Amino acid sequence: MGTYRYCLCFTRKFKVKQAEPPEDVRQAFKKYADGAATMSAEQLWRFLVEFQGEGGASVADAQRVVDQVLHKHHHIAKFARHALSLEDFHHFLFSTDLNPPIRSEVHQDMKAPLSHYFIYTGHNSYLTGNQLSSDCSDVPIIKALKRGVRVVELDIWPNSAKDDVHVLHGRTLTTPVELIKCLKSIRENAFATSPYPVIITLEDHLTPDLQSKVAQMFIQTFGNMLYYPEAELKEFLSPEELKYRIIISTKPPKEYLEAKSTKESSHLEKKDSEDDVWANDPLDASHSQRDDDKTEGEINEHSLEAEESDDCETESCQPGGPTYKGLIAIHAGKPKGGLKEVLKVEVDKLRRLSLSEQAIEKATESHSTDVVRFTQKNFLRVYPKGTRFNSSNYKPLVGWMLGAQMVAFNMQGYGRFLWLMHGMFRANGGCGYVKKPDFLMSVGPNNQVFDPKAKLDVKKTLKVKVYMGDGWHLDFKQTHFDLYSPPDFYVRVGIAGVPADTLMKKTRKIEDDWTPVWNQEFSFPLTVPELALLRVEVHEYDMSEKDDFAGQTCLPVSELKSGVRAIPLHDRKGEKFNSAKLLMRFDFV
Ligand SMILES: [Ca+2]
Ligand SMILES: [Ca+2]
Ligand SMILES: [Ca+2]
Repeated sequence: MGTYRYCLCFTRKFKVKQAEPPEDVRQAFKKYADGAATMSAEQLWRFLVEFQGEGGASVADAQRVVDQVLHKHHHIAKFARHALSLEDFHHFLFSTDLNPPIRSEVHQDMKAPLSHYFIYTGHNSYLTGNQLSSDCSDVPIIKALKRGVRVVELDIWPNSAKDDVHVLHGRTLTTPVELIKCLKSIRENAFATSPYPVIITLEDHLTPDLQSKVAQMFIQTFGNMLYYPEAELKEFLSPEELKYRIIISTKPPKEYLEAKSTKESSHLEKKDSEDDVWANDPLDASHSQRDDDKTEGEINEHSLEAEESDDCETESCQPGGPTYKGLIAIHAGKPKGGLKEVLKVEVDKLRRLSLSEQAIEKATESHSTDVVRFTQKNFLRVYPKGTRFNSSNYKPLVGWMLGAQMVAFNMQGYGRFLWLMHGMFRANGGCGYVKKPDFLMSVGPNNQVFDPKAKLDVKKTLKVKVYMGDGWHLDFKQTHFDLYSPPDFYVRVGIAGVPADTLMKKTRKIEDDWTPVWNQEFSFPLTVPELALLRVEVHEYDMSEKDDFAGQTCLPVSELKSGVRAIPLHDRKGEKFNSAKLLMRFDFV
């Protein structure tokens, strides 16, 4: 241990001042330690209950904290000392392990039907990069599963000899990967981070004999893990009942249709605006941005078509492989007609509908309550429009607001929309299933459902205080942010949620300081706190160029713990930094 400490001092030869506790922390220490120099476990317990709002904490919990802090910072053997100094107390509050901002365990009811949950969903899960020419591989699938993603999409095509099945993005230059390889990797990694079921959505371009081959592959690869009901389901089972199971969702088999293969290729030249441009926040209305969705012109029936569009609705078209059909637990399908007919809720039929992001935006304008009603029982999957060649994403709230369970994202993409997705699924212990709020599931006395367009009253206000930041000097080179001086950090903090709640604010910048102290407070009135996500971004200010990225996180507001908390920061891809973190306080009024 001695060597390690020596090294730490040695690498700190450039000047980083010790992060001092902010005034609020000093005051709290003074109050709960009764003015003494140290705080006992019992006093800490009072602080946890009264100040941090942890009603369930016991004195034993507080004692555990005291032991851990003393052990970590003083290498003191258990019970050699029993109380915390102000510095220890601050270390505890600023520890992302000991004092995280949200709960880390699964705590929601997991016994409701699958359709009552938002499910962590990937789009074209096999792509390593862009949608046109990147490699197909099982690696991004494994990565997504380890992150907690529970819905994996595979586009399956015949190989060139038409005797085996490949996974690739059809009609593009993406290099294929064998289906069997993907299935084996799913089997090995499906439950690495969550025991709850993994749904494989198939975009099937196969002939009936290859469909039979796929059925055999599924049965051989997954065996008893595979869940498929004997008869068509009237109500989905729950995540609890389907733990460690694999579920297949696709359209019932139909004839392989060559005819449709030219669709979509016509607008291949269109480029997306990049949502990862750091200076331009696509979620913030106060920033100018090109609304590329509108430039697509009027949305016609064509955009309503599911990506697996074809005119064949049911098994009556072509028998296909009966075994294959029998394995499909969640039937996908798109009846003909406009939105109104598409969204009709049928009494004994459950299905999954896929709509593009443009179609869902259109639906929000004209049929929002029909969509909400549909998603109370059936699955709705929303997918990125075909022109997002660079694997960018879209506003996920558009889908969640309407109760869409599967808001499918390019998980290998970048940018702020993906951070929101990461943030949403930090909820409920990161298990990949987040219970839809009650208001999306309830039906009023006059058969009315939640109307996302109705003007709502403020339910509660979230107060956020940004105290200070620390740890960048350990994660970055001395010259990373500015060549000739220490960095100049500021924090953007705000809400992504329903339109009325969406708002970003920022702190002042603190110049030339690796451990900035802001001490600034912000208020966010929320009409739908259940769907709100707290967005946090740290920027490094530069006068002459664009600001540098210095960390981000996104947290579900419904899971925020009140009181003073240590907020871990993540890089652009969503990987947690080792050290960079913020000290913040949350209060609901
Ligand atoms: Ca800079
Ligand atoms: Ca500077
Ligand atoms: Ca600077």
